[in-house]
Amino acid sequence: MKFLLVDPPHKIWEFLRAWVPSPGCLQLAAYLERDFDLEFLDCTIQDHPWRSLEERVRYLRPEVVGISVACTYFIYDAMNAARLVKEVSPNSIVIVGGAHPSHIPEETLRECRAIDFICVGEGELTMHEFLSAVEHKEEDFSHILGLAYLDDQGNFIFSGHRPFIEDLDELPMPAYHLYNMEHPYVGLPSEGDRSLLVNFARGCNFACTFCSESVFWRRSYRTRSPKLIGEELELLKEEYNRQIFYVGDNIFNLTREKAEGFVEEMTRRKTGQHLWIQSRADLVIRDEDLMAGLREAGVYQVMIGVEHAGQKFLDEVQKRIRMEQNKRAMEIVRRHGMMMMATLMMGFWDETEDDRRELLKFVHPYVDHFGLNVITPYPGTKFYEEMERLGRLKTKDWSKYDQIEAVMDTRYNTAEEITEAHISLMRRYYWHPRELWKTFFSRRPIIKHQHRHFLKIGVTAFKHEVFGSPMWVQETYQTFEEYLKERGRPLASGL
Ligand code: B12
Ligand code: SF4
Repeated sequence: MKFLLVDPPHKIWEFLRAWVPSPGCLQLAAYLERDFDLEFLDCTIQDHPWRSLEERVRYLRPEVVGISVACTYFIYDAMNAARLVKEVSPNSIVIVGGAHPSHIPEETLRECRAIDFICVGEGELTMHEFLSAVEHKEEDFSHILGLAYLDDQGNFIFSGHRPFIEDLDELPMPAYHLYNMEHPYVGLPSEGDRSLLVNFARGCNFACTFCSESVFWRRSYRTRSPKLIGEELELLKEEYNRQIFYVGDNIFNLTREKAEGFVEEMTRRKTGQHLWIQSRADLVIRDEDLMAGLREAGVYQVMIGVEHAGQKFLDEVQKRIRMEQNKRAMEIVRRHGMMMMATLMMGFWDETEDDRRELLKFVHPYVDHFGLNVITPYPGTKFYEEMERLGRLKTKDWSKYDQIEAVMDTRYNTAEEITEAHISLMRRYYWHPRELWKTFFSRRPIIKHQHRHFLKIGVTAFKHEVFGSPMWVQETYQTFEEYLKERGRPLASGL
């Protein structure tokens, strides 16, 4: 039985200039390829993404096609991929997985009739049972936990949440061997040529109201053991020449035990690799005594969810952090010779222009750089429910839920003004002579490199605004509509 796992076509924004094989897909593929005939197609790195998908499906006629949705903002790409699959191979079963469809399965199924099933939550076990059932020609899937679908009468059925895999060490190494790791899009250009994003843990047991990950993993937390983390990093060095990693784990040191184990493992292995990890202020403070060890183990950058400079904003999203903690944690990171990156959010209801200015003033003395996002109400989160209840969502066009475009007005500004303010704040900060100076003269090569990347982003944005040149990387990128035009035939009705 053939199973085709698809990462559907997405635009890769020029300002990220990054694409990485989805860790979720690689982990799923590694688990399933042991028992099923599996192929993984990341359409994004194909020269002709939609055509490649169509041709692959036509050639393989897979019994099951699985489509991944890594971000809310990618959902229409996944829906269009499902439509194309059904058009070419009506007998293929289409199943979709990822956080967004898991949070609103009924709405997703009703909006796109080309999707037969949604895998709600963690994929490996559900998908394994599902593929076995298909292989055995079963027709009733209601006993498989973690599945959502519409029955013959159009009733929405959810078979119930599946308990999580207890020990992530039971999962095989992600299936890097199924991916074209040498493709020029693969990596994180802000971090250098030999970089990659990796993921070793699932979930977070804090409950910030805006966060879709802690909801998706139902406030649980599991991690691979330091030994397997070490093995994976070493494999990436030996086989794929990867040296610099953004570790996607929400909170790298959520448990002290993991951080300690990691320090021990990596100082023993001495792979000379460099890692950028994420954490929270309170946990950086708790683990202050581990910071020197983390530095020695290869951590060069710590990213902290500082979010805002106003305590009232932190409280509003139940961050459970005091501003003093944010300051102290940032100081600790710097004192230990690591780069400090803050993630920040703007666009809160009560936020004024002064608050936003204050935000940048607040972080400036501590950060090497920051990521500023527009606060976005993701389906599944408390923040979303609250904003919906208050009637603040201006749109449910999910393609706008990208943390760049504001989807809500604030008390003082329209969403459009917030979107503009976001761009202009970033520009004002990074085009300031002080920051531009770092681009050319910083003594730390990584800072120079990162600032060059930011400068390039600025130039791209400028070219986009003035000449309308595309903001994405793939020269041959087509929207689905453009592809259908080229194809010359519309899709069968009803899909
Ligand atoms: C990897 C990643 C990326 C990669 C995506 C690569 C790819 N090929 O998709 C890159 C770096 C490109 C990326 C980019 C962006 N990302 Co991102 N990213 C992540 C990150 C760090 C890790 C996700 C992960 O690996 N999770 C672990 C795996 C195991 O879980 P999983 O993916 O959910 O997969 C499991 C299940 O969902 C399920 N499953 C998944 N797919 C499928 C398919 C099938 C068929 C089945 C059955 C099951 C299934 O099974 C898997 C295994 O159990 C998360 C943060 C985080 N820690 O979660 C943010 C995150 C997903 N990104 C996010 C965002 C917003 C973005 C951007 C839009 C951000 C921006 N403004 O810059 C950009 C998009 C840029 C673009 N268009 O160019 C948000 C999404 C929020 C939301 N709810 O929509 C997150 C949650 C971060 C955040 N808090 O802001 N990102
Ligand atoms: S924002 Fe960070 S700390 Fe808060 S719930 Fe999400 S992952 Fe956890």
